[in-house]
Amino acid sequence: MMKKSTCLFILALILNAQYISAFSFYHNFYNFFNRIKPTYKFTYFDIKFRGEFIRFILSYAGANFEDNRIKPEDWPALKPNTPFGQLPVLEIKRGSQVTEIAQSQAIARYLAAEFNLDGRNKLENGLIDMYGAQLGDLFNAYGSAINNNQTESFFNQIWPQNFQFFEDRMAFNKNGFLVGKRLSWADIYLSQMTDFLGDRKEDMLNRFPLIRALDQRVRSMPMIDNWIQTRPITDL
Ligand SMILES: N[C@@H](CCC(=O)N[C@@H](CS)C(=O)NCC(=O)O)C(=O)O
Repeated sequence: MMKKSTCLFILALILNAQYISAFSFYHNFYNFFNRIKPTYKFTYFDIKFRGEFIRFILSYAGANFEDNRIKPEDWPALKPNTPFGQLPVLEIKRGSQVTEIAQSQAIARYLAAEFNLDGRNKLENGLIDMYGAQLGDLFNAYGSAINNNQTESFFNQIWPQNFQFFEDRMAFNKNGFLVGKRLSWADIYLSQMTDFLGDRKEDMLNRFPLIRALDQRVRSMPMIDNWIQTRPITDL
């Protein structure tokens, strides 16, 4: 007869083996699921405005994304089906799981984490978010300048004031990036913003050489360059 303690020991071994195999089954399944490459559908209007820096990020990442451009007449039907009744929205499809993210900067942060365009630590992410928020404010000011017919004073005052902030911060970081030692989504955001300068771009960037260098660096990256060469031409 086996001793009671030996029986218990064998039982524990069996249960442990089953626990390990259940655990490894779960892990294999989890890893398989995560290896499925997601597909992206990026929905915005047929303009650059708040969507173009996301298109830059998706292009930089080499993500095969659907560039879904909504016509004004189709917007009323789509609006109630978006998370907050506004665009842009990024749809991420992984297997049968579909997730929609709204808010341009939330989309940028998600993609940045996926494609190494985020910070290396919490402090760097805090700084990157800070620049993102400031560029978001500049966007809002641009939007109200357009609505109030005040683009001239916007480009003469508010824009250069903001670019001076960014130029100074780049001088402080000393290496051609806004934060840390590598490219972040805030660098891409800042570079893409210069699209809105149109004919003013050359003059404006002559005043901000560090931003000009960053802009050239971003736009000469092959995937972004390819996007710029092939993207639809739009007014805004
Ligand atoms: N904070 C939001 C703002 C989004 C926003 O204002 N979207 C505008 C276009 S730029 C929109 O969807 N307008 C149509 C509407 O509100 O019905 C973001 O950054 O994504």
